[in-house]
Amino acid sequence: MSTVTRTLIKHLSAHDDGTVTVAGWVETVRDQKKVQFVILRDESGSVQLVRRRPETDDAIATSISELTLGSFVQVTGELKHDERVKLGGIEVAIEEFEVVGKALPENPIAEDSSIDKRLDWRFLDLRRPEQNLVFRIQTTFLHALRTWWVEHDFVEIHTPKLMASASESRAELFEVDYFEGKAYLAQSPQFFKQMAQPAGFGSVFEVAPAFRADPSFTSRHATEFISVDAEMSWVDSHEDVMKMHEELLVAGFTAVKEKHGEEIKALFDIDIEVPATPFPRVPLAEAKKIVAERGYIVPRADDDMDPEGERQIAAWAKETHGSEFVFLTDYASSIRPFYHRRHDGDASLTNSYDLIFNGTEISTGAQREHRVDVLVEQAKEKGLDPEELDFYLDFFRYGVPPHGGFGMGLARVLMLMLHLPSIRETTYLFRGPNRLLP
Ligand code: AMO
Repeated sequence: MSTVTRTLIKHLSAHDDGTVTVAGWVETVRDQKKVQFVILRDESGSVQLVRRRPETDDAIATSISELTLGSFVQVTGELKHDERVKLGGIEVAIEEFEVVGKALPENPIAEDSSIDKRLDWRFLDLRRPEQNLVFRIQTTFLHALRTWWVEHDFVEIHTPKLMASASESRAELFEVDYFEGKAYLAQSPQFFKQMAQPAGFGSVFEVAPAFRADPSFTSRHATEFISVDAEMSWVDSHEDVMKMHEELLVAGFTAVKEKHGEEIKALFDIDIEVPATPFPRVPLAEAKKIVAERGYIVPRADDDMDPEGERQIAAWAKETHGSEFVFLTDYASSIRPFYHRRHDGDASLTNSYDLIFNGTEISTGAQREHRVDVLVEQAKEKGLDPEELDFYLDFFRYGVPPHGGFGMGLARVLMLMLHLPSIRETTYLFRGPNRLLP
């Protein structure tokens, strides 16, 4: 068959009655005595195909009778607007019908299959309209972020994912054989996005995989995830980073609401809210008091929050500020990485934040320590060997402006935006401790 000039199903309703070609996969078949109906779906929607059955079955009638659900077909026929047709008030009367890719008859997954089973058959699971929409939203969201960055003179970088050292901590580090030696998979682009500062790039961003050998099975952890990172020169504190971060999210949410608001309402029953700025900012110590006043004492020996604490502070932000987002700021140095800048005059606190969205952390951001002598001390204090970090410390020895940035988990943003139960639903192909296939 020659090149297919198909009409996307979503464009049919605006199309004049007449000959059209549509192509997609078969969702249902009603094989009746006098009429045969096929519901055809493509990436943009679904449409009813109809064929009056001839006296004796011809090739098309037989081929419809023998259709297996999920098969890919290409159809040419007469489009007709008819408001009696329940599905969108249009149907296509089949004239030419070709099965292009036949499916096996048994669908291995059903509506009520477990998430694990669905992931085993992810390519079939992704045919669901909700799943299709997730990745259209992701495309729109990232496009809006990129547009914002480009308009603000950020440079896109691609940092290596094979590294000679850990990028966050020795824990959760994947080690791989590298010729005669060892290499590590990047846990984040942290060091190399910072390198763009002494490189004189000003501001940079990256959207790329990050790897963590995290053995946990929570709804928000993966061993490989897409990290959305930015880093900018000339910040006075983490406040400048938070401003950039919230503007960026406003751009992303505005684009998603404009383009997909109605579909999101229809498929997920969610009204996308473009967040108002500034998002509330609460120092962590204060957040713990607020949460305690709500009756929840964070059961941790260190100064950190826990997931329930995050949910509580999010509920507070929603109730008192009407905000789905809240910045928790000024984390204790004891629980932050060595590269976070500490408060002038109080080294026990850092110029850092976590961003909580609908009750879960989506980001960590901070101003960085750019004074190399202080940085070396902080690394030592965390038990790191400055010699191993020498390549990184060199970045700071030849002049560097004050800078800061953040990292944000893409799948978490989508999960929380769409109120989905797990990042498995918002990751194209999830990777976890016991999942490397497909
Ligand atoms: P952090 O380690 O907090 O910070 O990671 C930043 C964000 O990345 C996401 N994330 C994950 N998503 C899925 N699975 C995981 N295992 C996982 N780990 C992290 C989260 C988290 O908020 N270099 C710093 C960022 C910075 O300071 O610029 C960093 O990596 O959404």
